[in-house]
Amino acid sequence: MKLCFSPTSPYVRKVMACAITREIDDRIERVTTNANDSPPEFVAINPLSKVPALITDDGVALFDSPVICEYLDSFGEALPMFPPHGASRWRALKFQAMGDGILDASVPRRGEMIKPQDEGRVAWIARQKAAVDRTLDALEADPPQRHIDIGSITVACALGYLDFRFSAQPWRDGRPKLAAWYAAFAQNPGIARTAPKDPG
Ligand SMILES: N[C@@H](CCC(=O)N[C@@H](CS)C(=O)NCC(=O)O)C(=O)O
Repeated sequence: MKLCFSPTSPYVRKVMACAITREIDDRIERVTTNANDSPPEFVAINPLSKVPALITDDGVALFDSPVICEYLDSFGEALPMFPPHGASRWRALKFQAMGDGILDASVPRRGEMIKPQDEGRVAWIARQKAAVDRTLDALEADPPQRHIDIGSITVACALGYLDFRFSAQPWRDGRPKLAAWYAAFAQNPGIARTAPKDPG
């Protein structure tokens, strides 16, 4: 399978963290893609022009990260990242939504912060930051479990993204339980081996 990817995308990180955890990362060929430029060969794969996008060995194009991560569960012998049913499934999906939601509010916020700050943009940025802060508070009140699944992986990728791109807004302040959870969870190989770095 081929993964259209960018090295600093936290959503791509999530996919690779799942693949490493399930020990199938060697089955994935990575294709560097600049989604912001919307190259024609890429929008033919993902009309939304966002990475990650996966092309399966059968030639099927899959996006976005929740869909790709669930697809990866169909390979290998390791435990699935998506619990099949019951309370553990809904809890994992809820944490995935919280992690993805932090990213959905933070990735575009970073882009808006470097543009001229008119009143509308300032209000939009503040609204996105407030959503992130509330979600971090909810995670402090009820952190993910130590067990690795799609929920805990996604929250870890979101916190890693805040460290990477928003280090001036330290999320650990006043959130000791979440900070302790992340410090322990980040030792998992899927997270440890995918820490983001600026290409330089
Ligand atoms: N909901 C998508 C979000 C993917 C996304 O926003 N990717 C960013 C990179 S971090 C992107 O490709 N942006 C390009 C664009 O929006 O033009 C997912 O979970 O995969």
